[in-house]
Amino acid sequence: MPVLQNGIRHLPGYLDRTAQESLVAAVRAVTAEAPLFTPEMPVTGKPMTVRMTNCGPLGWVTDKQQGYRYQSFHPKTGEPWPAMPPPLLDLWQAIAGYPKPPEACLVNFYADDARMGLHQDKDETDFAAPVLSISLGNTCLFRVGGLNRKDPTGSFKLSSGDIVVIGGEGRLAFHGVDKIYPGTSTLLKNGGRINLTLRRVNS
Ligand SMILES: O=C(O)CCC(=O)C(=O)O
Ligand SMILES: [Mn+2]
Repeated sequence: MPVLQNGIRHLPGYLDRTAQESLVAAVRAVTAEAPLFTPEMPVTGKPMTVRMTNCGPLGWVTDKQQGYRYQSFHPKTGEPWPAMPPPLLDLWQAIAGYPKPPEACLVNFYADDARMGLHQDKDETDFAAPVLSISLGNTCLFRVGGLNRKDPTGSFKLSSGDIVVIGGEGRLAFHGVDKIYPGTSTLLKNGGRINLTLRRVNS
């Protein structure tokens, strides 16, 4: 497996087309129960360009009033998040190298004009577990830096079926999504990109 700066691993083409299609079906079942919502930046309330939802016991949410956090229920419906689909638990077991199961799967939906600014995933209490990131649909340009915001960054493309493991020394590396390349995948019939991140929140 290629090792990128700070121990971040990129596994290109890990999921074949059939596996990608079954994950999309699983995500559709999740969004039917837990609709995509537009997250807001803490304090300013500025909407993010991605829409998101979650499955698993916990979900990552953010809004103007309470900021970044994990909680056990959907912020709009008040219902518990849907269960994590078994294929995601299997992927975690195969790749994460961490004994306990993931507690949250954040589902990000990027329309072709959405992006995600450089940030760290640091709302978990357990940084020993990696964040496992799955790409479905259109290709994106993914940017990775170091442990400080001002460290130099590099970028590479993530295609449908790719997995990135944000772990080890790179667990707290800054990362983000610069852009989506429209028309680069036939997986999602209306275009865009889905990113799933599996996260262990508590030790
Ligand atoms: O969409 C991606 O590839 C990354 C998403 C991400 O960094 C996050 O949800 O924290
Ligand atoms: Mn992240």
